[in-house]
Amino acid sequence: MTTGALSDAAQAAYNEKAIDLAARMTSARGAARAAGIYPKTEDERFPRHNRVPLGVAREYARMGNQPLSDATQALGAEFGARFEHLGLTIGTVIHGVTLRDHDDEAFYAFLRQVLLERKVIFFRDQHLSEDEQVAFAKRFGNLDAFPFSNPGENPYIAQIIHDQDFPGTENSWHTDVTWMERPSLGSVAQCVQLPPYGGDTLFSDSHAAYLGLPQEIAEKLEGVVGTNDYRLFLARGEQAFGEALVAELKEKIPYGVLHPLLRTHPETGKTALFFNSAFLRHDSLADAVTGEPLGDEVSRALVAQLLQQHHRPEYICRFPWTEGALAFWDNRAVQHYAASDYYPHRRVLRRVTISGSRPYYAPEEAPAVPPLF
Ligand SMILES: O=C(O)CCC(=O)C(=O)O
Ligand SMILES: [Fe+2]
Repeated sequence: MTTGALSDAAQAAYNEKAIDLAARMTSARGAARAAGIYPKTEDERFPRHNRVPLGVAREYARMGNQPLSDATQALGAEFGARFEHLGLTIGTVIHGVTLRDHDDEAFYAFLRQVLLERKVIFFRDQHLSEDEQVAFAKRFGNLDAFPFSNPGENPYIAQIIHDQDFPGTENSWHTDVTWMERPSLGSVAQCVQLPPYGGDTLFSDSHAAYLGLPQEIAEKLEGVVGTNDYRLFLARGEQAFGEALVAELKEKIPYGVLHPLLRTHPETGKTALFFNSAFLRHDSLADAVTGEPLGDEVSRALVAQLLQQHHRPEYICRFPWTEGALAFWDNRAVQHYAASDYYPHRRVLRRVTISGSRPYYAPEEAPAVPPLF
């Protein structure tokens, strides 16, 4: 019988060469490193064909190479908060606090600071009522009601309900409600019913994703806008809503708003890769100043490249829900993706969205990335 494998003698000869080479290469590399010859440059450490680790490293360096600033950690200690960081640059579970116990402004200022630094924050075992959840969100700004179905008893609650008839559909990278002229600052979601397994939500760092883009793509995105349009999303339910209701909705709620693909975070100044893959018309990219379209082919190709970017695991933290847990994400700093992996089970989240401001791009506001080494 022939297995195609090397004979024992040939295998031994091969291994002897490999072991010898590995030892000599390691000592050559060690000598180069000790002499300060290699690796020296950023390109030698983060080769151009693999910029993803560089995106995370740059964002982390900009955070002072620590997940949370000393000042915010000290504030946390005052409130008895403990921090469980999920990624280097994104996502923190705040333990040791009971949201309904707090009526003090200082506490909400603290949470806002953690949100700005960590981009998405989580709390477990809060079990807020609809009204309590709405009141919590209101601490951070005005609220936007959601016009596309499933309100709770409190009209500011949007219920995200999936089951055998309506499997999960939020399984694409997006930042919320980009069809609005002023898309939301952030969203506050609470899990009220969990499937037996799965149903996690993933969050991807839009600042790290921007910093990790190949240079030529980052340059192509400068001054590019795209059209965001909820009609794409509505098309799916149109049979159920009926023509008259859909016509009325289109008349009352504007659609077709232009947003830049690079967005300056209005509070931190950081640049984010900013789009919603379901609302952005993939063929619609255009020059922000002249209005000149990039053309169908170029536009689709660029969007396809961007869609890859948030998928990279390096940028992502993943939150396994528990009932009564809350997530509060900054729509200006992260994209999110709800894993739709629990059919035919039922999963229910309640979401409130906090009003935001018109996206703009002003790269001069971005804090500099310090040298990495
Ligand atoms: O169901 C989820 O985990 C999140 C759904 C979503 O995209 C949202 O609430 O904005
Ligand atoms: Fe969403």
